[in-house]
Amino acid sequence: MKKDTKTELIRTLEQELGYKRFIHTMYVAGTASSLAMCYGADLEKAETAGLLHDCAKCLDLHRMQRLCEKAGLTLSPFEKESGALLHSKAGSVLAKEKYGITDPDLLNAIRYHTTGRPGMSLLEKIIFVADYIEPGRFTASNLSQIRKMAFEDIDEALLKILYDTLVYLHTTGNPVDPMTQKTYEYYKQLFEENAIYD
Ligand code: DGI
Ligand code: FE
Ligand code: FE
Repeated sequence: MKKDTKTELIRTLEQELGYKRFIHTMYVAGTASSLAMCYGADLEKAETAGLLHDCAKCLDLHRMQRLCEKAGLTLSPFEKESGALLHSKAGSVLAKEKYGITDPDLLNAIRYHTTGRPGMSLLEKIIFVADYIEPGRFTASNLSQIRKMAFEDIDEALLKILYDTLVYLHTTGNPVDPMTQKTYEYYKQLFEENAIYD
């Protein structure tokens, strides 16, 4: 992305998102860039995915649903009723249609940034983790431990975030999307298999 185009994108996001969401977005872009440096991922893509990951967050639920339906995406019953879940799928549609993103990896990083999915790419993991650890976050438990872990072993950080998110959802009584559960089980198994050879 050209420098002018990026400046333009940031200016648009500043208008589209609320003040707090915009600050969060800038922090995620910065954190994602740092993780990309750490793991040798594409810096440019990580920054752009960070900038766009919550681009649909401030739309109302109905608009999110319409965007997904028009794009032919199937929605789980939980997704349909929850902006917390739907904004990531709707965001990937908006990133393509409004912001002209065509890179499938970048679109997937936006699409799966809330629930994760089994077999995530490095970019997908970077956005998922950056969203959780960016410096403006302070409410989740184990944040300082996870922040350090993120730059040492991104898979371990991913698993810890998934675990803590499930615990959090259970304590608040929020419904767990099957994808969040599936992602956790996939990475738990992967971690246990690898641990045998450590
Ligand atoms: O959009 P952000 O707030 O920056 O972060 P996010 O896209 O990771 O969304 C965060 C919320 O989504 C957080 O409160 C946890 C929640 N979440 C993650 N998985 C699930 C979920 N909420 C429900 N109801 N079910 C899930 O499976
Ligand atoms: Fe989000
Ligand atoms: Fe976010």
